Parts: sequence; C-alpha cells; structure tokens
Amino acid sequence: MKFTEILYEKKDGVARITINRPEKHNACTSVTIFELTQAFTDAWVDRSVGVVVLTGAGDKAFCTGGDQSLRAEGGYAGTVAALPLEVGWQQVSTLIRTIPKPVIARVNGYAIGGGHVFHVVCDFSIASDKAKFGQAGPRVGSFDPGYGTGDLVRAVGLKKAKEIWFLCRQYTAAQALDMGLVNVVVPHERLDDEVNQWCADLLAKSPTALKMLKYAFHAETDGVVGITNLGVGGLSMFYNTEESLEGKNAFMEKRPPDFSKYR
Ligand code: 2NE
Repeated sequence: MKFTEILYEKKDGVARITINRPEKHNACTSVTIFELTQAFTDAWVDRSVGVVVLTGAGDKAFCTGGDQSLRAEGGYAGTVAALPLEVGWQQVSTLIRTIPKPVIARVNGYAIGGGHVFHVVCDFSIASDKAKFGQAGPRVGSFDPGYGTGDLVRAVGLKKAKEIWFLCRQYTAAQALDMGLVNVVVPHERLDDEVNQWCADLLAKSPTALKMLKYAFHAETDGVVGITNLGVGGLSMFYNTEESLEGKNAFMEKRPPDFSKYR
C-alpha cells in the first residue's frame, strides 16, 4: 500500500501506523484521515497482525488533531475521501475501537485535540515523560460529540472529563497517569522498549480471547452496535463449526440440511 501522509509497517505480528506530518505536529488533513482508515482496515484483515501501534513521527508530537489551516465554511476543506474530515475522524475512532486486535497509542509528544481523542480511544496508552495531553475544541471552535467525550468520561470520571474539555488545559504525562488517562509513563528514550514489551506480552495471549474481551468491554456502552460486534465475534467462530458448514454444504449440494446431530 502506498501512503503519502502516514507510514505503515508490518513486522513480527505488529502493525505500526505513524502519522507522518512532523512539521505540523502531526495534525491531520483529510488525506491523513483517509490513509488511517485504509491502514487500520488492512491491519484488521491481515491475519499476521496481532497488535497495532499508533504513533506520530518525530519526537515532538503524537498528533495535534485536525489541521486548522484547512478549516473552511462548514468544516474542513480539501476532502478527498467520501466523507468530510470531521466525519472521517469518527470513522478512524470507530475503527480503533472495533478492530478485533489491541491498539496501543505510543504517545511520544503532544496529544492535543483530535489527537488526544485518538489516544483516548486506543486500548492502551504508553506515554513518554515528554508527552503532553489536552483537548482544544472550545478554543478553536470545535468539539468531539462521540467517543472523545464518552470514552474520556469512562477513563477519568465526569468532573475531570468536563475540566479537560471545557478549559482546554494541558496536562503532563505524570498528571495523565495520576488521573488514569494513560497506562504507563516511561523516560522518553525507553518508549520503544516499553511499547515492544507490551506488544510481545499481548502477542503471547489468545487472539480470540482478546478480541471477545475488547468487544465485551464496549458492548454495554455502544448499545446495539456494541452488542452486534460482540455477536459477530461469536458468529465468526460459529462459521468454523461442522453445524454451520452443514448448512452451507447442503445449499451447495442442493439437498435439505441435516442439523439433527447438533441439537
Ligand atoms: C500543540 C501546540 C500547543 C504546540 O505548540 P508549540 O509552540 O510547541 O508548536 P507550534 O509552533 O504551535 O506548532 C509547530 C507547527 O505545527 C503547526 C503549527 O502551526 C506550527 O507550524 P508553523 O507555524 O511552524 O508553520 N500545527 C500544530 N498543530 C496544528 C494543527 N492542529 N493544525 C495546523 N497546524 C498545526 C500547538 O501547536 C497547538 O495548540 N496546536 C493546535 C491544536 C489544535 O487546536 N488542534 C485542533 C483541535 S480540534 C480537532 O482536532 C478536531 C475536532 O475538534 C473535531 C474533529 C476532528 C478534529
């Protein structure tokens, strides 16, 4: 796959997706967002991938949200994908939450605005001690109406989540750890070692158990979509049974199915 605003690498069971606009603190255009949807979709279907790591290029920023220079009447300009950037953002967030594999945010610097939302919706956040966290929407005339508010509440509690969103302050990595916003903080130079260790630990676990757990964690909060994802996880296992294959085989052989031995 050829990308222009992200880097995508798959090695030893890990897919690494890097937002590659360091000169803009990895702020995203609609091209970046479209490419993120492509990379996450590829990581979803590639059976060699067990864990996904999302990060930003350079050592200043993880991601600072939507590229404000592209703001135009009604949203963001320069849309290349089928949907405007602000909708694409929700698509990426949804992919991160529903891809049936753990997603680790490798937070190497600023995680601000929509970039903060991305780390919030990842399954785990591993932060450099240089990382800074915060929302910026109300300062620049924007907000995240979905997972960026709901998942934040579940991570840090309602009062703190409102403080983060309403006041647009920045928080250090130590403060983020204190409030349960990240899993661990390590010295900047140890960030890759720590991320690699988490990847190895996750790759040693049952992928099906991890998939079903991820769906179970979101089933209650995501309503019918959450229950559907959990159910579809079960459906894909059912497809591998003799009982399910009997239905398909009978159709192909133009005979009535015989499910009697599966009661
Ligand atoms: C992150 C922060 C505080 C860093 O400040 P500093 O001083 O360390 O860096 P500087 O000089 O501001 O940034 C370096 C370069 O990156 C660009 C800057 O304009 C600058 O470019 P030059 O002037 O050198 O050419 N840059 C950084 N972030 C950018 C952005 N988001 N868009 C365009 N250019 C950006 C500081 O950079 C900051 O506050 N950044 C803006 C954060 C922000 O407001 N993000 C948008 C929130 S809204 C959102 O993301 C969103 C949403 O609400 C709904 C749907 C989708 C997205």
